[in-house]
Amino acid sequence: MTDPASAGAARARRQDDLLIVVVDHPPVNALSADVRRGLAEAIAQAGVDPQVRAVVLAGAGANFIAGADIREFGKPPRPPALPDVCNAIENCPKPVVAALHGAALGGGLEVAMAAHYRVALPDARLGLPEVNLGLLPGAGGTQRAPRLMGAAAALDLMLSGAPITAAGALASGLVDRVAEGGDALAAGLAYARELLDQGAGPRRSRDAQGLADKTAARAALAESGERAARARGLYSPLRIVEAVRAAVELPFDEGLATERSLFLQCLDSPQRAALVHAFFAERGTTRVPELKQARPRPLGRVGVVGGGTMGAGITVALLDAGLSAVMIEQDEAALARGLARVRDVYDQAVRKGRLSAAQREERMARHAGALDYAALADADLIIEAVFEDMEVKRAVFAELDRVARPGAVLATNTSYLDVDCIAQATSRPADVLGLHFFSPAHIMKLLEIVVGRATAADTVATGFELARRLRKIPVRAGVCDGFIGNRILAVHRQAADMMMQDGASPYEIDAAVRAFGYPMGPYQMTDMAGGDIGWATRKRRAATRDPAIRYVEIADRICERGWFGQKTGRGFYRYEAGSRQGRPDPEVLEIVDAERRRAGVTPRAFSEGEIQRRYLAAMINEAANVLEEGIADKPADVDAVFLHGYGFPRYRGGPLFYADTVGPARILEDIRAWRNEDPAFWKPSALLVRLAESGRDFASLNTAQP
Ligand code: 3H9
Repeated sequence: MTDPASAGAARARRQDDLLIVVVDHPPVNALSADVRRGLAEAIAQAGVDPQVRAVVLAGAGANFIAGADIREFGKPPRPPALPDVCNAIENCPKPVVAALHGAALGGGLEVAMAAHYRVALPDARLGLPEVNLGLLPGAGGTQRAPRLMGAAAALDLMLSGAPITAAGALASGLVDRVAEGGDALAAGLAYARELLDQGAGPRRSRDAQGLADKTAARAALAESGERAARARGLYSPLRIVEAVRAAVELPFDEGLATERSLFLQCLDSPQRAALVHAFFAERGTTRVPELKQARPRPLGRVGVVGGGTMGAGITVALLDAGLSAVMIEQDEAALARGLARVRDVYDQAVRKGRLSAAQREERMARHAGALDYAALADADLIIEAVFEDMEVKRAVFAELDRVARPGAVLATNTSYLDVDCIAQATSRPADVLGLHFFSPAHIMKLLEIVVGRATAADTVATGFELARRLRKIPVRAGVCDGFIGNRILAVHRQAADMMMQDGASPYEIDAAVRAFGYPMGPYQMTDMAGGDIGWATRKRRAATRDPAIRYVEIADRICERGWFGQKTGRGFYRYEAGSRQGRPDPEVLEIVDAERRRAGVTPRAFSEGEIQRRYLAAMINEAANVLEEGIADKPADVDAVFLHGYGFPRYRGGPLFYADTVGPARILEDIRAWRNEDPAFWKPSALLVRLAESGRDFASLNTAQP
């Protein structure tokens, strides 16, 4: 007999003596206020209804529950609170079984842990990813997970933020069984029936014995405390450790109270706001007009022209995504090198245990090489990744125009050059776009989708579809020198170079940028990428450089000595053979001094704060120009570019989110003050001026979306 009762986004219905509670709140069953209320009402009903002997909790659609509703953070809380719902589930006098499939994350896993028994389908992913949002599990997760799986495994789950599989959850005690497959609800019902047949009653996670061995638990805390302290600048990891310490040392209810207070501290922290912004920024990049207007073209066979570092990296990304790729090179030797580069990546992955030999062979079997462009005749998409030179690229595109089938998408991986000019080398500019991968292309998440004047909407849609298949973060960019990322990078690198000439050492600048939260400073980055790359770009731009902008020659002096960074053992830093750890080089400081003298500069001191202010202001001002010119559609897209392509600290949300935390008016004030010393460089962006003078912020521009 069924007894349907709808309760918002969590529906309860009785089936014989079982109460089935299904969370049905697309897209991911997040725990909105309605879902929480529905769950609370269902559990209350189960408690009082004499016909109900057990409860089964499940999720509709692709997931169990993906966690708290992230959109509610920072807004006034709406009852019932999730911790209360979880406590009510745990205190239910009838056994509660959670049946997990898909994502059981954050608050979703906390609901499952509050249940008395857990069964998971093999596809389930269980995790406590709150740390990625600057939070800690705040609905009993820090207290229940260690009791179920031990302190070490629970701390790892919370500090890594990475989900584990159903099999892993079974091994660690987080779930009781893994069902064969099929339907989660059916597995939950079968389990509940078995439990009733065995006469099993509620079994509360608060009473689980995972922390019985206090010595082991304290050792795990000590180790995790060190790990959390190493998490550069992050606020929540140390608080996660504190909450688990409470689980180890205090009675359950006191532990819950400690967790609550630490959770609220995290919720109020600027890092939480920044990390939640980052979460939505990277999902919002696909809100582009073309995706509303057109469908992607087919994407099965892809050609890659060029087997250098970029071409090989792009090929690996394609093969990893299940696509077939044919690589074109100019001669046998270059092709052999290109194919070997791809194979090397897979050999390393096999050596490190990340891939099986069979997987490597399966991927390599989808890869072919050719010298003749005719091999591209049936490709759906061709990505050019040859030498960064306009004439070379135009020649390649003329050739592609000759061989590609009608409707094939032709993409250039240029990082600076004019995509319109490249497109004009073909008779089909509507099919041409830029796909700017970042190196190493099979690892870096960012993909700038560069839309030319003539690019058709379905060509753009195909670029976005490729990004989806490659699991990359696509950001729509307009045509200009350097698109979004490299254009802005050039300007704040210039600010750094000017500070270096005016008195800050490269080591002070790197240290200040690291102190802001970057993994490395700009000169360490140069040394890692190879100083010759920037040198070639500077030479290329020499003729068109704005003569009013000060040109700092220090990096050229270093390159002239053949010091290209890590690969030559010397750059801005010195490297011992085989080491990537550079140490400051007194000879570099002499070069810097000599250049200052030559430029007639009397060096002055720069504090860490001033270095950061100038570096960031230059970045933000140019980002505002990029928005004003329509090169980027919205501020959050610029943030996504810097988070995923340039190492901007995620807990600061991206340059324009950060700009809002400082305030556009204050940044403008700085730029206006510096304008006196260098009017050509420190030109306030018209957009920054408008925002500052109207009291608005960059976030206000994120809302006006297509
Ligand atoms: C937490 O639980 C705190 C508690 O401990 C304590 C509370 C007291 N809320 O990623 P997708 C949206 S913290 C609201 O593209 P996928 C997302 O914005 C939370 N919305 O899909 C997107 O919207 P749109 C801990 C959410 O299949 C749409 O759903 N949980 C939420 O690639 C599809 O998302 C997490 O951190 C949410 N929780 O991946 C899990 N989640 O279509 C966060 C997603 O408008 N979520 N949306 O752009 C994920 O990791 C992935 O979304 C998931 C699905 C793996 C679930």
